[in-house]
Amino acid sequence: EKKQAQASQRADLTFHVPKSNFSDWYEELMVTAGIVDKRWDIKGMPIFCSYGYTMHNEIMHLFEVAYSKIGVPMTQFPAFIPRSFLEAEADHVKGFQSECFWHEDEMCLRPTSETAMYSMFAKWVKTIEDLPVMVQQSCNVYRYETKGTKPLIRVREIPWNEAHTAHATPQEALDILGKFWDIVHDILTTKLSIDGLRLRRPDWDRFPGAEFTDVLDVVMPCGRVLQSVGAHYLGQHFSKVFKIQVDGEFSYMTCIGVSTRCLAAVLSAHGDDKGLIIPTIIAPIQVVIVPILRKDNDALLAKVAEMKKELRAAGIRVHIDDDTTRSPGEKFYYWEMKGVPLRIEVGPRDLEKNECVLVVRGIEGKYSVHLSAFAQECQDWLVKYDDALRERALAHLHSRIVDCNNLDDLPGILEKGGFARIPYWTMGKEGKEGAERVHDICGGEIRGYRPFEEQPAEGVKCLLTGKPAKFWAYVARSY
Ligand code: PR8
Repeated sequence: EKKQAQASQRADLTFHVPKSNFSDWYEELMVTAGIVDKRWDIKGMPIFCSYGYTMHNEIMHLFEVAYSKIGVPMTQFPAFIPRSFLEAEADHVKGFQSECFWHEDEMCLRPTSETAMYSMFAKWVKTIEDLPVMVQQSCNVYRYETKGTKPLIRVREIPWNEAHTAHATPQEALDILGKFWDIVHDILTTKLSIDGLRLRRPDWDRFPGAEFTDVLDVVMPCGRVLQSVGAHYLGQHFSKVFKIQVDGEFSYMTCIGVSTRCLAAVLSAHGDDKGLIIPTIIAPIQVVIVPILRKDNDALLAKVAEMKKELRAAGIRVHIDDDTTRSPGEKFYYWEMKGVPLRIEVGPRDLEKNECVLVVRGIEGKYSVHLSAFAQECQDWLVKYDDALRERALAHLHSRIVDCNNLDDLPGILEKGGFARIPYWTMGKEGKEGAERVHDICGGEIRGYRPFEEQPAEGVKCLLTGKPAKFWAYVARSY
C-alpha cells in the first residue's frame, strides 16, 4: 500500500508535455511545478502556491526597491472605490465599466487605482512644494475578465504593482516615464533575461483615460504576444477631473503597472520539455545538492551539510535532497522540472577524490569539480547560466520580427508566430477600420509602433490604403 501511495505521488511529479504544445505545456506545468492550484471554484482565481508566489513576490520586490530608489515610495490604498470616483473620468469609466466587480452599496473592487489615489492626491496637493506626488503599491486588483482565463496571464484577482505620479510640468512626467522604462529594462532583461518590444499603442487601443500608452509586448513560445508591462502618460485628463492643481495649473500625471504576467513571460520564455527553467535571481532554490545515498551515509551527509553551509555563506539559496524514498534519477527529473539552476551530485566515490559533479539546467554536460573550488564554480556558473538564458531569449525575439510588404504574406508570417512589421498610414482613431481589416485578413492586431524607431521614409505606402505610410506598425496575434 505504501509503495502504491509512493508510486502515485511520483506519478504526480512526472511531466512530459513537450513545449511545442505550448498551451498544454503551460497549463500542466503551472500545476505540476507547484506554481498554482486551480481547484478553487471561482473562474480566474487560482491559488498562488508558495513556489510560484515566492518568485512573483521577488519580481515585485525588484520593482518596489527600484521605484523607491527614484523617489517613489510604497503606500496602500483601500480596495473598494466609490462609484462616483470611478465614473468621474469619462474614458476611464467606459473602459472599465464592464470589467468591475460592483458591490450593491455603490462601490466596486478596484480594477486599477487611478480614481482612488487621485481623489486623495487632490487633497494632498496645495502648493508647488507638494509636487511631485509619487507613490507605488503592491496589491491585488480585480477585473471581471470574460475571455478565457489562464493562470498568471489572465486572472480576475490580479496581484500586481502600480506606481502613480503627478508633476508640475509635462517634461517632468515624461522624464519619470523614462526612468520607469529604464527600470523595466534592467529588471526584465538584465536580471530576468527576457525582452519584448516596447510599443506605443494606437489611439484606438489606449489605456482608458491616457494620452498615450506604452507597453512591453513579449513573444510567447506559441508565437502569440503578451502585454507584460503597461505604462501610461495621462497628461491632465485625471488632474482636471479630480482637481489636482496648483494655482489653477493642473498636474501632469503618469502610471505604470506590472502583474503576474511578468512571471508568466519569464517562465514561458525559458522553460523546456523537461519543465521550468528559472533565472537565478528569482529561483527559490538556486542549487540543489543530491547526495547519492548508499548504506552508510554518515560521512557523506556530514560533507553535504558542510557544502550547504559554504554555499549559504556565499549568499546562495541551497537545498539538500536527502529523501530516502526516491532514487537519485527520480530526484534529478524532479528538480529539473522545478527549474533549479544548478544540481550538485555527490557520492562516496566522488568524496574519495574530493570531487563533486555539477549539472547546469538547460545546458548539456556534467562537470567534475574539486570540492575546494565548488562554491566559486557555482557562483560562476549561475552568472553564465543567466547569460545563456538571455542570449537564447533575445535570439528568439529577433527571429520573431519579420518585415512584410505584401498583404498576402501576412497570414503566413503570423502563422509562424511573432510580429509582422508593415507600413501603415496612421495611429490615430481614423486607422481603426484598417486595423479591423488587418484582423480579418490574418487574425492579428496592430499592436502599435516603436516610439524610438525611425518611421518609414517618404514615398513608402501604407500596405492597407496606399496612402503615405507614417508608421512601421507591428502586427501580432495576442493573448
Ligand atoms: C493600468 N493603471 O491599469 P494596464 N491578469 C493578469 N495581468 C493583467 C491582467 C489580468 N487580467 N490585466 C492586466 N494585466 C495602469 C497602470 C495603474 C497601473 C497586466 O494599466 O491596464 C498587464 O500586463 O495596462 C498590463 O499591462 C498591466 O497589468 C497593467 O495594466
